[in-house]
Amino acid sequence: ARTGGTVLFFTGLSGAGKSTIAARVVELLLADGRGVTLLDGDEVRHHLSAGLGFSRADRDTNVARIGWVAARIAKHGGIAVCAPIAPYASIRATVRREVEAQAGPGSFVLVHVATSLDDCEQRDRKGLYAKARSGEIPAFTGISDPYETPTDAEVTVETRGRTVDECARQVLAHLA
Ligand code: GGZ
Repeated sequence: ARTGGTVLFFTGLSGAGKSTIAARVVELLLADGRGVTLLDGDEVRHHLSAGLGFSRADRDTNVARIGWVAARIAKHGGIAVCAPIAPYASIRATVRREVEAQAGPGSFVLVHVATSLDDCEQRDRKGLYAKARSGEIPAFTGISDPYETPTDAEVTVETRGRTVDECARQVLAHLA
């Protein structure tokens, strides 16, 4: 049954803007008095997924752990905002099923932050793409490791030429 809980599950390349948009979504929800938990990719890797690397198995474990926590939050009526890269379609689908089993149909909202690889690489705010190109960082998503573009996203966010606020409000429009 529907419990009122929702998982906003962001996916997209490194540097696409997931964390920035997710943080703004959380701010807007908090301002509205809603209970909301942010499970940011970077933060999760320092706590819940400390010690995991970037092999397919480790990425899938990371995403499954995020999904497990998010499903329990949604089950009890909360809102969980998750923002890992989550490059593999099959684990994204597993998390969707788990969340919908716990919190009901429509409780899982996949948000694809669709900034192109070219744009992410041109911005390269953390210098990671340069390191990926030189081989200093192996198995880097989009360069030397896969990113499976979602075909089942509820929301596709185009970031080029749009403000963080516009993108965040587009996502929030999908919350009942
Ligand atoms: C992709 C990597 C890698 C490799 C380190 N590939 O832009 P960032 O720095 O802050 O976000 C990226 C983050 C990705 O972690 P996730 O937990 O979101 O990934 S996954 O869902 O695939 O488990 C990037 C940094 O970690 N990073 N090495 N090889 N991103």
